[in-house]
Parts: sequence; structure tokens; C-alpha cells
Amino acid sequence: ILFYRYRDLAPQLVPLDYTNHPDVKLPYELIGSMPELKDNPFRQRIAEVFSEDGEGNMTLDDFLDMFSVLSEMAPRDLKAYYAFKIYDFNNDDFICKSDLEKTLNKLTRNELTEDEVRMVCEKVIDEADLDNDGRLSLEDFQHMIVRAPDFLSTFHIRI
Ligand SMILES: [Ca+2]
Ligand SMILES: [Ca+2]
Repeated sequence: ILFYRYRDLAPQLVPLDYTNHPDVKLPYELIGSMPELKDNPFRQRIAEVFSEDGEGNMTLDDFLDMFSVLSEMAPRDLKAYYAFKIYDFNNDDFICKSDLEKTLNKLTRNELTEDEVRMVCEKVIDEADLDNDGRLSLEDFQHMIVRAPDFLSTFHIRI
């Protein structure tokens, strides 16, 4: 069924007999404008993280992976793992202060002032940074979302 969602985005690009054309990719412009994603402030990061090329252009496999993680049925740990990657804007496997600031700005759709963002950021890192290195590892992050499940709220979509 998801195959048809994928194909419907660009019937001219995706042949019905997909198995013989596994290299077909849909460009990010199409993925990011899907109804499931178009209002999500993280849509570009989501597409980047799930695409094999890292630029948001998706094969059918990438697309299926994305939907299975974003689905409401996905286990929380799996979602947390991908949420961490999505929030790690510079891909260095840690959420540092500037990653977290970007994340908060997007989560709150820029409704906080710079000072407020900075304060929340400091508080989050203060509380979640278990090994006191000033940034959040995946492990720190997993502890954090137990207390702050809002950090996963933008990663549920209905299929
Ligand atoms: Ca980072
Ligand atoms: Ca840490």
C-alpha cells in the first residue's frame, strides 16, 4: 500500500514494476511536500536522515523505513534513536547546545525569544547531561525523553 503512496508522488518517475528499477529515487521536493510531512518543521531533517544519500532524495526502501519509524506503532526506543539523529543537525553523534537551540526553535515554531531558548537549552542540558560533558549523547537523550516526551511528539504520523 505504501508503494502506491510512493508511486503516486511521481507516477512518471516510478515504474509500476519497481523491482527491476531499484535505483529510482524521488527528489526531496516531492517527499517534503507530502501531506504527512509538509507541516512538520523537521521535514527536511527527517528526509535527510532517512535517505541513503543524506540529501533527502528517497528510494522506496528509504521511504518505507521512514514510515515505519514515524508510524504510531513504532517502539519508543526506535523513535528516540531517530529523533536523536534528526536533532543532531551537524551529524557528529552528539546534540550540542547549538543543535538543541535549533531543535527548540523548530519545536516551538520560533515562538520563543532568543533568551528563552537559551534558558530552556541550559536547563535541558543541565538536567539531561549525565556525564557532564556539556552535550547530549544518545544515552543522555534517551534518559531525557522519558521525562520530556514532547521531544518525540513531532515524530508520529498516521499512515
Ligand atoms: Ca551535533
Ligand atoms: Ca553528555
